[in-house]
Amino acid sequence: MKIEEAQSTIREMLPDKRYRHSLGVSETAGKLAARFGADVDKARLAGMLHDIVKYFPDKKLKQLIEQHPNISNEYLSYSNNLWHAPAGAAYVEQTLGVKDRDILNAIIYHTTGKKDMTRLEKIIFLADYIEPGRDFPGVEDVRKAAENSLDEAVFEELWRTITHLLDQHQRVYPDTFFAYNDLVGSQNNQ
Ligand code: DGI
Ligand code: FE
Ligand code: FE
Repeated sequence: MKIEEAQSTIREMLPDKRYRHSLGVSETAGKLAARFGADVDKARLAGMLHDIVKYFPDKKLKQLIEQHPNISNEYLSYSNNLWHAPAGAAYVEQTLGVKDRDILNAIIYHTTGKKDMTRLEKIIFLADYIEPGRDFPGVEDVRKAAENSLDEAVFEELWRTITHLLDQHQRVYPDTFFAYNDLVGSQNNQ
């Protein structure tokens, strides 16, 4: 799928604010890929598509997860805020014919992260948090870290997200803890 095609598809599927967020993630992901040595075109495409099903009803997201042979049903026992990530990958694979595993995995893990993320997975996870439209507390620190070290920035994001979820007494999906543990102490290796 070409980037222009992905852009016009999400234009139809997302409200304006979310559409602009997706353009921001796509562009930021492209820059991070160039900076840290990943495939720029894949990063831009994954960024463009990452939130494609964000506004599908929960019932539809649940179906996409349940009907996919390789996507864990464990997501369904956690916050419905997580569902659009694996469901989005199932949707782009089935409906838009995207076959590239790297892109599909980057979409699946863009919300939770996981242990042993690939460079592209880290880039989409991070671009989602630091694209120029974001302005929550601490985002500047993560942007700063992302100038030098991919792992340091991803670690900082995971720490902030987990801390925020704990503060709110929310559940934390296990992969998010695994991603955090995986990067403790490895922040200087890029
Ligand atoms: O879709 P976006 O709003 O662009 O960003 P996202 O996909 O990262 O966000 C989904 C929300 O899910 C985010 O506000 C944090 C929340 N969330 C709920 N449970 C978890 C979680 N995030 C992580 N990483 N892990 C969780 O267990
Ligand atoms: Fe998302
Ligand atoms: Fe997003």
